[in-house]
Amino acid sequence: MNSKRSVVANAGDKGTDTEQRPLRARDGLSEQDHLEILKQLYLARYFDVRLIKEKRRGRLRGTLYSSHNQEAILVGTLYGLRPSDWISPIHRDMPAFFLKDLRGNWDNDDRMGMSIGEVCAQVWGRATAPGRARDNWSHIGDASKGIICSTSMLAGTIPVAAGVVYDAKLKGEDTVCLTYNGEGSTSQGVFHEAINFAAIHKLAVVTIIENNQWAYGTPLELGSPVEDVADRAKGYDIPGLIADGQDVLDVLDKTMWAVERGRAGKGPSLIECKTFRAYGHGDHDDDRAAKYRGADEVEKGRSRDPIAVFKKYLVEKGILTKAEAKKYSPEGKHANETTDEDFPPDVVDIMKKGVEFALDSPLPEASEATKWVFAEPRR
Ligand SMILES: Cc1ncc(C[n+]2csc(CCOP(=O)(O)OP(=O)(O)O)c2C)c(N)n1
Ligand SMILES: [Mg+2]
Repeated sequence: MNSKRSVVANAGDKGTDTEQRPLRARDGLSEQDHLEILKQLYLARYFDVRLIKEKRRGRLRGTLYSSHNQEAILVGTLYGLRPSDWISPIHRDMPAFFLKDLRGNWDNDDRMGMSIGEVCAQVWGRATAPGRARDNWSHIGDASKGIICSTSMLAGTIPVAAGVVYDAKLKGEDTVCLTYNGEGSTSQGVFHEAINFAAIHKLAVVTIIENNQWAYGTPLELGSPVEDVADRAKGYDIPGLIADGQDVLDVLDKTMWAVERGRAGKGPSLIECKTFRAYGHGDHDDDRAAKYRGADEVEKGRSRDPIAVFKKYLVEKGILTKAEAKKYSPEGKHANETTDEDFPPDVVDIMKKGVEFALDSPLPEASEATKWVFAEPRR
């Protein structure tokens, strides 16, 4: 990419911000950053396929919301954040909990993100997990790490994010919060109320929409009158960008554009990342999804695997040789078709240690089942 070239926000910029700021985030990346981003894409994919396999072998309980094919959105949105920034993931974003502040920081469990062991403990329902086996896998958060607790109430964390940023603003801090939402969330009343509030108070809330074309079993055209949900930004007089959700650098560029704009006190933005949901809404929905979505649609939707898209770019840039790019190739494969040989050994090892941490951790005591349900008396 020619760093001198001035790239405007997007031909698909739906907002009313006419500043035409250049998108520069990718120009600041070193070769090492590119390789780190690739590693993070592999890790997000490996985490997902490993859980799918564990679940199929009957070693896991609970619902699995796969992020397969949507990893570029997670890696691309998180890579440029400051450690002190906040995020609010949703059900499909489990890797976000450990990708936050991961950048070159793989062995540091004190970073401003969860450790992969902690996230695995959550999945295996262990006492070392933030949720201690009392709720859905993805319902976790950690205020000390800038992670708002995920809930199943669609768009429900956008007002919380607005509150976090409002609080920071009153303290004179330039904190940014990214919220993650499926396109189904954009039809919720609270989506409107929260972004409206953030726009009025110029809060640095960046709403990421993972538009994977399906809201559970409802296709986009039955859930939204506009094809580009970024169009909704117009109603709040904020920028609405469209990113190629399969292209990690496009996601990074658009996110950092919105993040820096927010940090400068110019208010919220909305970024629609176009993508495709690889499986059902959750694994309980896989069989139904195979009926309500045609095979052609699924094949087309999965034809641009984010790992393949990024590897192609790295080869064009001369960062990877063709042979290196081919060495680890999970792209385009269904979880069950992949093996550990499809992934770099250090990525497999990180996940292995996370799973070991979970399996070595005790289950919570039965006696704590009624604890922390209501506020505990102080004495
Ligand atoms: C406030 C609220 N209303 C209804 C639901 C029920 N519900 C669960 S998932 C879903 C659709 C979600 O669509 P989307 O956000 O696109 O998620 P995806 O299926 O792509 O993960 C709905 C309506 C809910 N979780 N929260
Ligand atoms: Mg969806």
